[in-house]
Amino acid sequence: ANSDSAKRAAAARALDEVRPGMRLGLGTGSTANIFVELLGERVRGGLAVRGVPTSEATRALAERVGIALATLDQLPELDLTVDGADEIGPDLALIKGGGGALLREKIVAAASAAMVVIADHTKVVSTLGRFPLPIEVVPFGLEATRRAIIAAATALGLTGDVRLRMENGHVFVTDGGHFILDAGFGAIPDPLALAQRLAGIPGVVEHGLFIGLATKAIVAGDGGVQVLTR
Ligand code: DER
Repeated sequence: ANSDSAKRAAAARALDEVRPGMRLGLGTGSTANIFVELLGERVRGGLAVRGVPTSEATRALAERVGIALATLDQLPELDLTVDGADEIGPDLALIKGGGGALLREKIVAAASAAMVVIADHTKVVSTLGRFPLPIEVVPFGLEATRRAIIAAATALGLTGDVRLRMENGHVFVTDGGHFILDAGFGAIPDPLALAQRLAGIPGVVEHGLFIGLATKAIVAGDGGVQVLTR
């Protein structure tokens, strides 16, 4: 309940970033959901914005709360994306993908002039990697891709289990029809180096390291709301 009120405080503060007429990327996850619900209240109060959802789950929620939606093809340039994160590290580098929506989240964030991350303060870390890094992969060649990921990490001195994400006894499948490998490498001192190596592996669709995308993080805890910038 405590982390819930922190998520709510961060989401509420992010509403201050929203201006009438904005084209908004709508994130995925429990914190982003609170933002979408609060935004829906504003919309019902007369605020005109258009939203591009980062997942089918967020699309359903946003529709339900009355936010006008568009596809990224209809609105290929967005003003602002508001999304959660699994970890927030130095320079606002992020780990995302715990919710399984990292591919669309990254495409939408990259198409946005600004990205505001909302989170409770426990997500802020001095080094990324306590949270296993989600990596979205094509089902074809899964084991070869998994080994290539391990080799890429090993070259950087990183080791750990790389596990296929399951859900209710079945392989977890993303909105894009891909699988997720969760890489428990531990501390990632050089996220950019890992990101570049992962991006060079053919079966990797996208990874959960978001570098240079977040422009601001709104982090809430017992001490109130804190705004982090790069
Ligand atoms: O990036 C993600 O996939 C995470 O799910 C992120 O959105 C945080 O989710 P949470 O707000 O439920 O912790």
